[in-house]
Amino acid sequence: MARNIVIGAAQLGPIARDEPRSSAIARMIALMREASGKGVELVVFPELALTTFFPRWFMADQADIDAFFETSMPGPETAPLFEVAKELGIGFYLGYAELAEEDGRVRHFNASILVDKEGKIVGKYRKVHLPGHREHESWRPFQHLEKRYFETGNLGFPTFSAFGGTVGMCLCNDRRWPETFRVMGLQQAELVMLGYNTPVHYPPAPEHDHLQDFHNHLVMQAGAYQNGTWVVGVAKAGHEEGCDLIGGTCIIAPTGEIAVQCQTLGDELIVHTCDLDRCREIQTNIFDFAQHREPDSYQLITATKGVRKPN
Ligand code: ING
Repeated sequence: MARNIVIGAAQLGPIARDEPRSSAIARMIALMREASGKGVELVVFPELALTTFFPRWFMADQADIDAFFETSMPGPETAPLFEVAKELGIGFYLGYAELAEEDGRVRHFNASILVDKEGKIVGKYRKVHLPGHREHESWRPFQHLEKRYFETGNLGFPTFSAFGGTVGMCLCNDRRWPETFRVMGLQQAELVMLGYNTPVHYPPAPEHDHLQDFHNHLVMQAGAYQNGTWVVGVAKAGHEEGCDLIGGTCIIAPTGEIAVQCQTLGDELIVHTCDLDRCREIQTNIFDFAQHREPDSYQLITATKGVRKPN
């Protein structure tokens, strides 16, 4: 008996710095309507999908930075996406910059939400692994100031019962850390959704630039296989404000196989019928955690942040 969900990965091409949110939303609605015509039930959009990837610039004025954040979700400019989704009976994952008032102070997170087919927010995630740096570094051809503009996510890696299964979310750099997938795997995730903005050029190690697409699929395929979960990774791709971002949007089976992937660096929808019951092939076998894991041998993983001297 298959527990199928038809998933659409909606890759976005570049979003210009001065492109209004209404334009990005219109592009996402077009992809959602295309998805509806293909029987899609759940659409996954990229990280920070409403604006250009603004951490590539140093901005001194907090008002300039905050202009890229959402103070309410949905808000006036994002409401149309929720309305069309509800009209079409399609759920979606959306990555965006969240400006929140919590504990009496303003907080800034690189966030994602999960919205069900009725247009209700049923899950939220805040990016834990913030890559890049905190101060302006003039040697770089472009900045990567996520550590300056965002706080570390404070929600952990939750999973949610939705769309007939157990689903989780993460964002971009999170996918490079095996802990991300394992924490959700230990909550029996059957589907992990994530968006990313990944430059081809990585200034600290340009000798790895040609490996960006390989590393992108490597980490997501590993995460899928080692936890027996479907993984949907969705790019903001293409030449965006002078910076080349990789594509490689894909839907990966619990076996680690790439089921379908985008062929372009623009707005592009790919669709796959994902049988959530296929997770059992892995989760009750090679990666049956209760049978095979030995956590007493893994203490170091949470005991220390950085490396320790070998004994
Ligand atoms: N972007 C990149 C990512 O982790 C990066 C940062 C690029 C890290 C290339 C290492 C190599 O995919 C975001 N937004 O995290």
